[in-house]
Amino acid sequence: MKNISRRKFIKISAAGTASLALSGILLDATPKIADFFDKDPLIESDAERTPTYCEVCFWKCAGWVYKNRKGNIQKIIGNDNDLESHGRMCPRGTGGVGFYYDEDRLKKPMIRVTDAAGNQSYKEVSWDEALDFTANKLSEIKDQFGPESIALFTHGSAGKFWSHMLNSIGSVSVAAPSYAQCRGPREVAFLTTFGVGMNSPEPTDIENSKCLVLIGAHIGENMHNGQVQEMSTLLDRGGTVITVDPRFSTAASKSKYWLPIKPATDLALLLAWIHIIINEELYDKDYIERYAYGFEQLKQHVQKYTPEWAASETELDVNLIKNTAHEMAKAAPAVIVHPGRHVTWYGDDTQRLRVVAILNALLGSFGRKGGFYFVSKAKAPSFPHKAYPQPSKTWKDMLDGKYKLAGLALASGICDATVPDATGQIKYKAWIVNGTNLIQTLPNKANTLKAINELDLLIVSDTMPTEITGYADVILPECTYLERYDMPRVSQGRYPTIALRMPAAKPKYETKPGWWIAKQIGARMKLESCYQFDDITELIDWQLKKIGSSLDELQKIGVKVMERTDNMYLLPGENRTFATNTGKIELYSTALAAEGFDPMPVYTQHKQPDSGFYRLNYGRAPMHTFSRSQNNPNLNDLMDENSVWINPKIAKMYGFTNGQEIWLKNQDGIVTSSAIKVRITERIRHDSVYMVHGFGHTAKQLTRAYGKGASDTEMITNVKYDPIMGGTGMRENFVTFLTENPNNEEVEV
Ligand SMILES: Nc1nc2c(c(=O)[nH]1)N[C@H]1C(S)=C(S)[C@@H](COP(=O)(O)OP(=O)(O)OC[C@H]3O[C@@H](n4cnc5c(=O)[nH]c(N)nc54)[C@H](O)[C@@H]3O)O[C@H]1N2
Ligand SMILES: Nc1nc2c(c(=O)[nH]1)N[C@H]1C(S)=C(S)[C@@H](COP(=O)(O)OP(=O)(O)OC[C@H]3O[C@@H](n4cnc5c(=O)[nH]c(N)nc54)[C@H](O)[C@@H]3O)O[C@H]1N2
Ligand code: SF4
Ligand SMILES: [Mo]
Repeated sequence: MKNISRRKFIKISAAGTASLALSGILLDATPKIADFFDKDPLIESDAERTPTYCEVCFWKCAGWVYKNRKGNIQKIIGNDNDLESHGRMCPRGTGGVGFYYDEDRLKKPMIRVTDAAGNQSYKEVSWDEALDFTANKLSEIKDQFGPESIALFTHGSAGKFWSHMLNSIGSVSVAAPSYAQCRGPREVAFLTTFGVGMNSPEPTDIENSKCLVLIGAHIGENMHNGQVQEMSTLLDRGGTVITVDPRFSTAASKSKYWLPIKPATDLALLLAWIHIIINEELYDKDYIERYAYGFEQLKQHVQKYTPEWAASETELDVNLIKNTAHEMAKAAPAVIVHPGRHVTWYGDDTQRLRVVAILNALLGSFGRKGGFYFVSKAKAPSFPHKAYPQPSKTWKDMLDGKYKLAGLALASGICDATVPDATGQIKYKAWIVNGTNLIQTLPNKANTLKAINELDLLIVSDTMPTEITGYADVILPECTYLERYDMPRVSQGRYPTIALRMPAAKPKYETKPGWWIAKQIGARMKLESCYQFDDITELIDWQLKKIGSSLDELQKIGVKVMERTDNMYLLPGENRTFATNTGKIELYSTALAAEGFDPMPVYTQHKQPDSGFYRLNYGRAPMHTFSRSQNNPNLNDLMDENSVWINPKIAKMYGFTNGQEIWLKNQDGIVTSSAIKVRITERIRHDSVYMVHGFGHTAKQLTRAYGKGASDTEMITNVKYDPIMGGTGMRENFVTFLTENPNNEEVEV
């Protein structure tokens, strides 16, 4: 097959206010409506509303979509029966309507063409042509290099259909960035300690907790709806929040204790907390005796991690370290040392999260009211299909024996295996990318582009012309979540719940639902399992009937909460076996020891910034999600660019003023493509700067988002891989400031 050499980026030109005020942002606050938006009054009748669950982030709140008299989508409000949203959407969910109305959306399928002079552009084509092209190319690659050379990157609801299609071909390389770039280390840490992962939504019983400890988890800016609401309840009840964050986050501002930790030293604090809790005998003795393995080894292990030592490592006051340990112990077992979510920071992340898990075990909070509850989930069958072909190689085989404890495919691992290795071998030839903007999502953009250039085929299915679409050989435009069915949301939680998403309107332009696109490709490739249903409604109804509901029922009620038969918490004196090697909660991890890793977490120092450089810290803003929402007219109205937070002492040194535009340059000499405005604030330490992720778009077709603010991803070129599971630590990057535009050439992507 002919390799498309130097795949160039192409500019696609083808031819009811609720009461929750935790972050000063109201849930359900309807964003300002953009001018084009239809202002006709709402139909008041509930009969006209259709159920959905939100796709703006992966909390997946269930809501109702209302239309106006003209039949146009008008607003989305939460479904009162939903345990994820409790009837309220967050600002992003409310603003989701803007994804439907965004006139910059992808509108038609497109194929990359190269003219005689070698110029590349996109040609608009019919769906038939796009699907034939895709299926033919995939078949050629499958025949020539084997099915295992095809990988899927997905972060979105249609991923289920794409992975079904890929599994039917005979490849299991299905990766989501929500693992190796997000929560993977936490899953491995909890699995090796308690025998279960956290998954989503996390089973943190915040609502009933007396003390919540947030370590670099910025709930309130991280707008995961149910969690934010539960934290608000905890605060209303007078519960204690302890926030460990080098930045004075919104959560820190609501906390009884704020620990402005020196970045990258959290392990020291956590180990010292364990030291105090063990040495002062504040741990739950009965719980540890009954359920835990390795207490004596742990006790020995932490003796050197004294609070005084931790105080000097972390630059925290020793009494603050002690008092917070006592506060946790006082609240135990109704205490949560929160596992966080985006935890790929410094490369020793699994071990950091192991200490979090161990601390929860010592406090007896796992399986206890106000700590972590045991989840319940409906057992929905997946699609009816014949057994998938046995792959000759899996994504694990592609990792050359590295990252043995990775539980899911690594998006970064597949990307790395697409770049030629020392012998010149390339393991992946084709990528299917559904709903993930890999250019902004994977660290080390140059490496991502290198991999993309090696591909024989890049298929992108997206709703927007984001950066990744400009590298595609074929673009398959998906309709938005408001215009399609997807498989029902089957969530874990205190009770099993199911929620339906159905179209509120016909797909605009020539966009199609993901299930249809994947099925069409499968059918063209003659994959038998893709013929098992004609329409997705058959599949949904079949699945729902197996778990005690039906399509008809869910179309009326949107969400169904079911009964559970098992216990949410441990019973007093209950004997319980945990799914670890020893059947116990492993303070000493036999699984890690067996693979040659430290069975108990060890502190190592991380690099601190050189003089004139500042650690790049990044996070969320309440009104945006990753890089997917900046062009959404409603959300863009609320926040149209990010800024770089700089401590006043540092700003003074450089003579910066608020709002001044600067460029950032990192330790490897990489400069941001666009300028970012300075925000001078005491809320950030003097050794770091902070910016919101997702801005600095370089794709011009995003007319509202292009060139607004800067991209943190561009600055993340140093990646600290977690040796245990391959997570990509992204917080060991340092930046300095440029006051004049260094980009004299127009930068493409
Ligand atoms: N630098 C940096 N990198 C990060 C992070 C960070 O904070 N900083 N965060 C990490 C974390 S925690 C995560 S979970 C990941 C998230 O990573 P991603 O999920 O890749 O995040 P997005 O940048 O939002 O990319 C989503 C893409 O899906 C498209 N899309 C949106 N809706 C739909 C749809 O309905 N259908 C289809 N087909 N496409 C759709 C959007 O247009 C966009 O191109 O990023 C990780 N990477
Ligand atoms: N509004 C909104 N909400 C979201 C999302 C979104 O895109 N938008 N994405 C969702 C997803 S997928 C995820 S994974 C979560 C991510 O949200 P979280 O897991 O809560 O947070 P992170 O983005 O990892 O961390 C950001 C915080 O860590 C702090 N921090 C930085 N370095 C250090 C350090 O060395 N030590 C400590 N203790 N703290 C440090 C930062 O100052 C910041 O406050 O948010 C979810 N919620
Ligand atoms: S938290 Fe907000 S953006 Fe995420 S699913 Fe819920 S309403 Fe949507
Ligand atoms: Mo995430």
